Amino acid sequence: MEMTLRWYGSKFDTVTLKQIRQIPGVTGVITTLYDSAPGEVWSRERIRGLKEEVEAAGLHIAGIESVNIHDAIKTGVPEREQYIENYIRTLENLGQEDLHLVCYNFMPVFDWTRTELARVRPDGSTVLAYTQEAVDALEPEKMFESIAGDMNGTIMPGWEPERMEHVKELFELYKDVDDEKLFENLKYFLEKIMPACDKYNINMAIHPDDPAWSVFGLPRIIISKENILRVMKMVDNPHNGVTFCSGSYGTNLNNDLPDMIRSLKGRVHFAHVRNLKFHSPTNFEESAHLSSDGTFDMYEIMKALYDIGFEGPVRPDHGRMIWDEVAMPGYGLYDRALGAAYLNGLWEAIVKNEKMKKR
Ligand code: DNO
Repeated sequence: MEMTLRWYGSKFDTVTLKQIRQIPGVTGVITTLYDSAPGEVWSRERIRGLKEEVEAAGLHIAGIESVNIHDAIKTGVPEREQYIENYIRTLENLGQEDLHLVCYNFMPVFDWTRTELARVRPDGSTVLAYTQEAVDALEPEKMFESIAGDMNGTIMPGWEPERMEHVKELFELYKDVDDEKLFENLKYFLEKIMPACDKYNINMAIHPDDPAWSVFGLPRIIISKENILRVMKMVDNPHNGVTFCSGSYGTNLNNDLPDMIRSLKGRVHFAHVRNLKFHSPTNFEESAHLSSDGTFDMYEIMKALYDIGFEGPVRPDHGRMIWDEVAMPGYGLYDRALGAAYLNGLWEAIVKNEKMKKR
């Protein structure tokens, strides 16, 4: 296991590489070319530039999150051929630059969805939160009209202004895409890219849908043990793997997280580890990483990763906003650094305990 932090690049992030390097035990970053659009080919020069910037700070790129998938691929329209071709070229260029982990998602239209960006907790920290009631209260027509996703002060992360302008057309594009079609399109895409992944040893790691159920009537498939195992089997190649995100699968309380991790042995290439606190099954907030602050047993999650021989990068995921930090919701420095230290502590204890048992 390698502890990492997500970094949004010098242009967008309030957190610097120097600060990341000073978090004990963090040796790598997870990043991407933030100004590239889905479907674009990433040149070797740009990839190298990013690598050199990270390496100059004494860190390395442990994985790319994300190389986003163009909607033509997700919806399976004829233009997908060109976009898959471009994706393959990006993978080849990444491989040639010695980068071997790619996180991506297959969520239609929106990435992760939260309905509050700064819910105040009793200790004065603020956190991202979700209630199904708030989503259900949105009328789709009004949603299309609302500017840049700003609905009564609630901005949905992943609803970038540029995307909101096209949201109506995007919904149109998905109107005949149901769960089965989405599985089919994902299979088609994975089968096409696997030869490049085999050649360059690239681990593809699909991120779960968050929340792990359908929102706004759009299909969502990466939501449960059954579905993710189906994806693993339908393209049975170790390079077809997963980003195990506890906070995303965990939105559905029926998902038994340690059990899911164990069932994915050999296929977990990347882990996002964070905790949620539930007020009801459809009202939750992102708590501190500590088990006692939320609903999940973080020790059991780390232990399951240890038990399957997980060797990839872990990143603490969204953090609370604490100590008056001003940063991108979920992606400040302080609480993620606390998360990294805590997860590293759990891991050290697990490793030592297991060694002792063998004596
Ligand atoms: C949220 C993230 C997601 C994730 C993408 C992967 O904080 O975990 O936005 O990066 O879904 O493609």
